[in-house]
Amino acid sequence: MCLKYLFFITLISNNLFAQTKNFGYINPVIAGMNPDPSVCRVGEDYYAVTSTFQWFPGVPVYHSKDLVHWELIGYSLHMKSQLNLEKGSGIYAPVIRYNNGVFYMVTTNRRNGENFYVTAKNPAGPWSNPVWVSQEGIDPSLMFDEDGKVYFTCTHPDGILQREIDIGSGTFLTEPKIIWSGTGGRYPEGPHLYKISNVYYLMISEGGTEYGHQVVIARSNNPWGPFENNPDNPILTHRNKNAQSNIIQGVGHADLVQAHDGSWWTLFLGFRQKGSHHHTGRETFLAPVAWLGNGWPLINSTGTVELKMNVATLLQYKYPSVDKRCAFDAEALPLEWNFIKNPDSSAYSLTNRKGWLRLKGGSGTLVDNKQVTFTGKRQTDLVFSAETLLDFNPSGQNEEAGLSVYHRNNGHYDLFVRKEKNERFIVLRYTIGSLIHEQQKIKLTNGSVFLRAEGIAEKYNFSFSQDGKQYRNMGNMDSRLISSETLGGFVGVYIGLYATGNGKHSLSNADFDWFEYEGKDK
Ligand code: 6LW
Repeated sequence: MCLKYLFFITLISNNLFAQTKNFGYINPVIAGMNPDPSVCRVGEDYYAVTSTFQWFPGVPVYHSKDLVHWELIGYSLHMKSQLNLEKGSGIYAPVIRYNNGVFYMVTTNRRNGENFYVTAKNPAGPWSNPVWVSQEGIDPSLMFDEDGKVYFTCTHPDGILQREIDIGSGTFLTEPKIIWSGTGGRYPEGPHLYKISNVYYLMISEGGTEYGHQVVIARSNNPWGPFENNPDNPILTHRNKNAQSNIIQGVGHADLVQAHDGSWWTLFLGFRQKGSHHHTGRETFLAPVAWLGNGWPLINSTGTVELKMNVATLLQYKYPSVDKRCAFDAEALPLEWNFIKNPDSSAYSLTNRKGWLRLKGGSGTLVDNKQVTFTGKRQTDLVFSAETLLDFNPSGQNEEAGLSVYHRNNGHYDLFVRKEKNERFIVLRYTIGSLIHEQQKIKLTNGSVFLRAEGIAEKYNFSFSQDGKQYRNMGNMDSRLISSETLGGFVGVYIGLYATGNGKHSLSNADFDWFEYEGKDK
């Protein structure tokens, strides 16, 4: 063949390859607190949801074209009528499924009504009011079978429980049945039932959502079992020696999806830890799945994953990155901004002072686990810097406003402005369980204050400035003291802006001109 044609054919085939596949990606694919991921595919579009606990709005919906890059498009719980956070511990593991033109998101409002689902035609919303179902337990999942039957499968103290459900009304058609209890690991949970090549697969997690976490799978010809245990379980875990020095730990709570090119993938949770502690929460990771000749799946060939994944992927589509600076010029806060519990909308304004976020402190404080005037976004990077410009003249000594590195009400570091007698001070305070310590207090002159928090994996550093040029160090503190290992719970750090009247309503407004967050991990 003439060389010219050979060159031409090579060019075409390279181009064809380039149009259908890419290689390599970085985990986590949805960084910051995004545990218990669930994923579904509609054509060539992928949608994922994650748990949100006491944060509002609840259960973000992410969209992707390649499973690697995800963009936040909305929330499935965007109204108080769907998500009342006055009591209980909020939203646990959600599942997203698509059937006959309708999206379903099923989840648990823990100890506040328990299990329910919402539906939408458009995954970006609006989503319906909740359909409550009368079954206790957590981690509910739905499976739409080809014969029209729908299975509701959840975690129950007795094991993995299943019932057939009438998805139109939310009433159960069968009594509860325990269908599997896993392979003996503690906390069998996060079940998903799939029908793949006419076989029912039940994938669950065990070992607890810490360092012993693992994913196991069983199969049956019948959705009710008996389920045959995969002799090669667990199919995903970092509990063993081969992963002991991996920065990613606690992998588990996985969901499977078949991509539009026929390849199989799993989204699952894990955390990035340094020195046996992690503070950014459980995040969402991606790994390829291969089906072996014996009909069992293999995750990433070793059952372990890395930050840098050297595998073929779908053709990658990157989204424009989220702006690092939020100027508070728009009518609404950016989508990724969340509130602690159901917000009191009268405490937040972007219009009262144009171009500024105005917060009004209420009686709720950062420590009392009640509604508090706070809005922020996830810490998505172990290495980051965040800054804001605050204009705040407190009327009384009870009023404070500032920047908080906030994990939970029992663990946060706050850099804020307060009044004492007739003088204003900047204060750095650490709250670690019942230990509340004021590290540093410096008198301010008149005018606005730049508040800055910077993180490396092991530490946070706090500084301030009154001219935006010269910064004074306020102190630095270990990240492990506000880690999940220290504080407990299921969440991760947010960086937020807040105001409180510490038991009373504040008279003064706290005005924030802009907020900047620059992540430095990827
Ligand atoms: C969730 C359980 C779990 O309900 O943690 O890691 C709980 N898995 O399945 C809360 O995220």
